[in-house]
Amino acid sequence: MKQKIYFAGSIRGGRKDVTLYQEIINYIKQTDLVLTEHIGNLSQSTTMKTKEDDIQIYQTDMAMLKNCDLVIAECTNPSLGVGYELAYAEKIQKPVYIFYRQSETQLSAMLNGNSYFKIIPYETRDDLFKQLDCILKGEYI
Ligand code: 6IA
Repeated sequence: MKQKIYFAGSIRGGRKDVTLYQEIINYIKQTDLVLTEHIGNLSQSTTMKTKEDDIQIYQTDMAMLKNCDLVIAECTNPSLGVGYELAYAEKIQKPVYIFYRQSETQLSAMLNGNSYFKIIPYETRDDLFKQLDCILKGEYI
């Protein structure tokens, strides 16, 4: 049975890694289900939303988070929304794997210092996809 993955990545925090998000989503989709494909959407506008749109986004995302089997986040680009999602995922006890490029950012101590989260520093895409493979196969230690 396919695992339901909640992939989290920066939207209003900045879209510099959107191509990478799309690659991660496509990689996961080879074997499993990504609930949050919009994170890798290259064309959709990230701003110009009304309060009502944001309420809808929040409610939909929280429902998907409650429904997922595990959370995978790419946190090189800091994002308030991703930070919120990760704390919520911990609260409801979903497994959480956090990727970030160590040479580009110092991960927040609120994530790095929390032993609940599985933190995966990486540098190359090869490193990232190798670790991702282990996670999806349930072989990550
Ligand atoms: O604070 P941020 O915007 O960087 O927060 C990003 C995180 O919040 C992502 O992991 C998403 O799960 C969630 N999120 C924030 N904005 C949206 C959104 N906007 N749609 C869905 N989830 C969101 C609509 C535009 C977008 C599809 C490009």
